[in-house]
Amino acid sequence: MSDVSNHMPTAELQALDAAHHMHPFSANADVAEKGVRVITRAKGVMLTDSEGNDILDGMSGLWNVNIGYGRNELADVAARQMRELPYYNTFFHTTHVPVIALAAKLAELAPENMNGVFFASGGSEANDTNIRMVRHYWELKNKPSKRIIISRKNAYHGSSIGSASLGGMAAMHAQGGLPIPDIHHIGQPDWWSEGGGKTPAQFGLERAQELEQAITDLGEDNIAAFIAEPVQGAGGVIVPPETYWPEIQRICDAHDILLIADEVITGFGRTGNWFGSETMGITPDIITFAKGVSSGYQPIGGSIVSDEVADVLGNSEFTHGYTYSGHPVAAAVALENLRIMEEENMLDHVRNVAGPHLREKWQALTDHPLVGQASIVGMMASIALTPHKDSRAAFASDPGTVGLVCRERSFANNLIMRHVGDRMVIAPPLVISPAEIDMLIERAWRTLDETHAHLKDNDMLKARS
Ligand code: PXG
Repeated sequence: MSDVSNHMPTAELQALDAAHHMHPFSANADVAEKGVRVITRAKGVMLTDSEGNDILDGMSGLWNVNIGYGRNELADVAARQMRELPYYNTFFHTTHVPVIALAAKLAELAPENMNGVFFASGGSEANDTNIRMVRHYWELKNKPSKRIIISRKNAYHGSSIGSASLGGMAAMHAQGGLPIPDIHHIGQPDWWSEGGGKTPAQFGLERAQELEQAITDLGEDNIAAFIAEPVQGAGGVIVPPETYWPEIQRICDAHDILLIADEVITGFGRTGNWFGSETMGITPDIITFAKGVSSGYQPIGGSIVSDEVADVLGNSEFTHGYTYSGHPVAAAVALENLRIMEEENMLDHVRNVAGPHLREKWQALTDHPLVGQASIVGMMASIALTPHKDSRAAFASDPGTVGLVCRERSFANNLIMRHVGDRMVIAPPLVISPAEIDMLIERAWRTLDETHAHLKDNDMLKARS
């Protein structure tokens, strides 16, 4: 089909899509019935669809287009690299310049004592690498019984068999017999939904101590690692109480458990630092990265590992790797992306310009009758919708029903805002300007007003008893 272009009528594109394209995380019959939105181009923080609508992308694609759309420098670097060396592998004692340069750059940006990088094409692959890597690490340390990886309910670590097993998404485990053996899940630090009558500080501590309880129950000699997102992204931008991470760090240190920080979303400026680990004050042994490293212009991810882990692994063959580990075009594009982020002081923009502006306006959304909690770290934020703020009640309808109404109103208002259950989430490109933030907030208010009116008209403002 060489004639599939932006110039075909939308209905024809939709029909072809429905006939042949199987969408991720979707029921295809449902997608076909409602008709897909066809995105044709993008610039800065704005998308354009095949009908000519301009849509503010409050999600940076899928949390990844940190630098914004339309940066020609990245296209130029990709074209140059394709002409010079479009592909070569990094197996069998070979390498190439882009992968060397990117590995060195990541080591420079990563926390101290993290200087080894293993490449993959995305976050799921990288977390599969991590499962094999931490188990192999303990084998090499003559502790082969240390195999269990502890993770958290409602975590997202990817969609492959291994990474979906690490994740704590019940709906994903329900299909195909997941999780794989030797993965154990503890509770998430979501005070709004699960904190009951406790203070956030008490609850944060309690949820962290579930890790210590699990170590006691399962035996320290059987546990390889704990994996967590510094701030849960796909789970609904759940910002843990301040007591949570220090206690987790203490427990990992006290029990000889490796700490894997999954920074696929929180990396590369999203929280105002290069890594969310810095923002949360933790020192991981392994960092999973993907998404923002290339701002999504090319698929690339991987694991940044501590010197201790790299040294142990370095003494024997790790029988693992992907055809596209360290792909030269992806590596060159990632390197250019990081260069631009540094040159244009994007972290400073998040910390001192866009971040504080968004924080102020986002937190003011709690003045809206539907909004209970507003959470924000850097450029990732969420609001919890509720029929009754004081009791933090859930809606009587099935979880996600109200969130979906709100998301559909948001799309109709030309704002991409996601729902996770009945939480609404945003993660705009880091380059968003204060004026664009004002536009985002104005559309979000309108969306909330329309959602409120819809719930009222349909008698849906009731709390679950
Ligand atoms: N870890 C984390 C923390 C992620 O957010 C992955 C791993 C997997 O990365 P790949 O590149 O294999 O997709 C992710 C991905 C959503 C959504 O709807 C989130 C992700 C992917 C797709 C959809 O929020 N996160």
